[in-house]
Amino acid sequence: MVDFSKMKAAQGFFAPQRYEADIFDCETSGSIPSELDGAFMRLGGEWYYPPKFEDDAILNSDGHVSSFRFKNGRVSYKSRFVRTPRFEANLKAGAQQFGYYRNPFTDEPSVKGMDRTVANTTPFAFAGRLMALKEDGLPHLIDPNTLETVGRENWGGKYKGPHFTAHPKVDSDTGEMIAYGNESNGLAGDEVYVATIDKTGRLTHDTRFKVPYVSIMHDIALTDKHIIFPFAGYVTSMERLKAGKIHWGWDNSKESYIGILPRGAEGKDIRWFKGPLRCMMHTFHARTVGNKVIMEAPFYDGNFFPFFHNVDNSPWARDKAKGYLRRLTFDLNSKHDGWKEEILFPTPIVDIGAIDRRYLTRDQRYVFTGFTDDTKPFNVAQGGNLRGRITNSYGRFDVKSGQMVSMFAGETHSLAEACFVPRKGGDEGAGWVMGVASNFANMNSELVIADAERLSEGPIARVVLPFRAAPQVHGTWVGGNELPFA
Ligand code: V55
Ligand code: FE
Repeated sequence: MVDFSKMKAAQGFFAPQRYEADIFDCETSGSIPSELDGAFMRLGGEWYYPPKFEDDAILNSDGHVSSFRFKNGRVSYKSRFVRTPRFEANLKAGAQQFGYYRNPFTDEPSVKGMDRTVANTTPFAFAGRLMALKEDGLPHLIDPNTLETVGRENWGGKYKGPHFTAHPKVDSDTGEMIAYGNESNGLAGDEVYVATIDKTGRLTHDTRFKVPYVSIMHDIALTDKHIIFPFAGYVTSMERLKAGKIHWGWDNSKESYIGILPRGAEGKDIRWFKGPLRCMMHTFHARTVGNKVIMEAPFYDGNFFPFFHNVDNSPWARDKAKGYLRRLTFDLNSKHDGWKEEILFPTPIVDIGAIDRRYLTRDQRYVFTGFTDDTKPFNVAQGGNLRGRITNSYGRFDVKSGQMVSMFAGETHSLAEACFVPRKGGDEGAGWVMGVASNFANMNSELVIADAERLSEGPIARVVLPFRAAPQVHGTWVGGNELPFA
């Protein structure tokens, strides 16, 4: 029996649809640049069976991968569920067998000991392979043409951790990937495993370190010399999990920690900096300049996720769940363990966005991300009463000059993560910005494309889907020569 009528976690535009889609030649408007050769890959989650617990985290829904494949000015769309062992076990049972987000104690006995990952966070192409990533498991390998799940990745058996981050970083000069996994010594464990994998997919270095307390460590930043590990606020423990609670709680009494590890060093050489509590989820960019490490990141003031409850039982505070583009400066020579923090723009931003990854380990100017432009209209008659709760614009934030230019998506539209697509041979920021918009007027999804250097001129093209696309967490552009595309 499949009954979604009691499910609260995903409704309206994001209510489960459970289909897998194929459109061989999509409807478009405007002009699709013929230079675009590759695919905009997206990964997100949708429950194939309703969650066991009504108040579960949406982050616990089944991975669904999709691609907009661009070639010769034409676009095709495809989407498939990621066939994790968990998805297959549920399908066999005909019902949800798995309990709360990252709490195996709440599962049905039938799936005891099974890999629980839903592979729903980031599509990632590396060394000729396409992977579906989530921070509580190893990557699932995806065929870039059919989007079928074809295996798992452990780098020839050399990757010695149980988890692989949703946000590996690739050094734009050497092509090396830095990856890691937290809780690598077991559930609620205090160890992080870090690996370096060269551009051919060979693991060349790994190490481990202990954290001051166990927390979400969702993203890192990379410079030519250092790896930066931020975490804060979220807490877990075996007691908590055995009590049947969702994996993470939020503890307002904690401090923020940021670890800096020299590239290639052993885990014991990590240096911890400490600061006031923030919600530190994603990063944008970092660099090492002399004795300083400088990072730009979109940290929130407080708990971003309403479904990870405050451990003091205080209600979730919407006004603290605001992200700002910040610059953090660390002085490696200083004896102090603090950092300097500046807010670079007064506009609250979405904490997922893009940089020009061709220059990831170099000094950079541009961050592309979504925000709510309150000066723009929302068409209540057609789109519903969503004013103020939608991401209607992408901005190009120049972190050197403080200037921002933006693209408005439409008066019934809300945008998912911005993706940057580089133009061959171009300087930093030359290319396109694209991302999927929910159009609440027609209840359909549109891929919106703009010239990254002319955002204020608005979208130059759209790919119009005749339905709501499966939800997205992260998206990425994969160039036609990065994967064995047919
Ligand atoms: C995040 C997303 C996740 C997750 C943990 O954006 C953190 C942060 C989509 O899954 O499991
Ligand atoms: Fe993420």
